[in-house]
Amino acid sequence: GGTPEEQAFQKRIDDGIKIEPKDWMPEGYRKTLVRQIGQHAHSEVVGQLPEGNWITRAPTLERKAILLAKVQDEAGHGLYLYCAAETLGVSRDEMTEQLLAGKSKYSSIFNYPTLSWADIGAIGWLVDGAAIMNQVQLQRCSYGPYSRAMIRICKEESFHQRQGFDILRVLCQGSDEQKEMAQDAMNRWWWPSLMMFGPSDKDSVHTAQSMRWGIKQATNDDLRQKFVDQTVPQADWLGLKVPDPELKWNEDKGGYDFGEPDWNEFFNVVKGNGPCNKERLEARRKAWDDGAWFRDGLMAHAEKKRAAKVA
Ligand code: FAQ
Repeated sequence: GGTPEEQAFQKRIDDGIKIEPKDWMPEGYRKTLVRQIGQHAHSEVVGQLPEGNWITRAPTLERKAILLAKVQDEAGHGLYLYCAAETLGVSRDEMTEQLLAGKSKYSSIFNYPTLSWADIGAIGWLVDGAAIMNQVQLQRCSYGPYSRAMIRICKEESFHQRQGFDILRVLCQGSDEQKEMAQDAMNRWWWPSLMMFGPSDKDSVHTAQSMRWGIKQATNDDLRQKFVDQTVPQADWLGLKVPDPELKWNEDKGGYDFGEPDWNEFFNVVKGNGPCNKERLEARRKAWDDGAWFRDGLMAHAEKKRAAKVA
């Protein structure tokens, strides 16, 4: 169905041809991408806050340098993604204003607190691990600029994931207190990491259309399953217990059966009522307000240069 334009557009997607910024696209496709890429960009930027909390308290100089580099990478990812969204006709200022007004979301995961150094390990291992599992398929997204941003971002995320695993490896081979700290982080981050993939397929409003448009290549539940299958053997290797009494290998499906995340908690966090939502938005608002003089200065400078050229 659809107009001839829409049919030609769908055929390009079905043929695996990328859509580029100046190509015709249905309004819904543009809107979906602005929503998803914008939220993804906000997640990268807000995602700096929980880990930034530990930069001054990293246990060694080496760990501090690594964490600093990782957090800077997240800022860079946010910038590529804002640029990718800007190719769709929305400005970074508009996206930021939507975030601060509570109209644009960011990932639920960044509304949980980082209470111990082991949490930094758990974020790298589980949170970046979940992010990669999702982003590997997004590298094949039908929209060119988003797809290319994902290729670069995935390379950096792999390093992040390994640095997290390495933090936990050291703790798990350490004293009883260190092992306990690692297990405590595992207990708190496991379920929120599974929630990163979004609601279950039956409650996901956007998946079907996004898959037809080649924006998403896999459903939320499929990616969640792949993440569990990949991560449980790593937890076993570390000697950490997955906090899920229903977790069990299922020979027939060649994967694990696992329990349902607490969806009430998920929707509550997404609505703004998680443990750190207010704090996160407050930090973004302060950064935005504190940077206003600099943005104004840049604009004034550009204006002066433009005027000088005309004269
Ligand atoms: N949190 O119909 P669906 C990172 C919303 S990784 C908050 O299934 P969709 C790296 C969803 O927006 C994290 N909201 O939606 C890093 C929609 O609401 P809306 C960021 C969520 O889009 C690591 C509603 O629920 N990654 O930052 C969440 O088809 C470490 C219905 O859901 C990305 O953003 C959630 N978890 O599928 C940085 C990847 N899940 O918009 C620092 C790109 C769902 O209608 C440190 N995004 N919602 O108001 C995606 O792949 C997709 O957008 C999904 C959701 C899979 C997140």
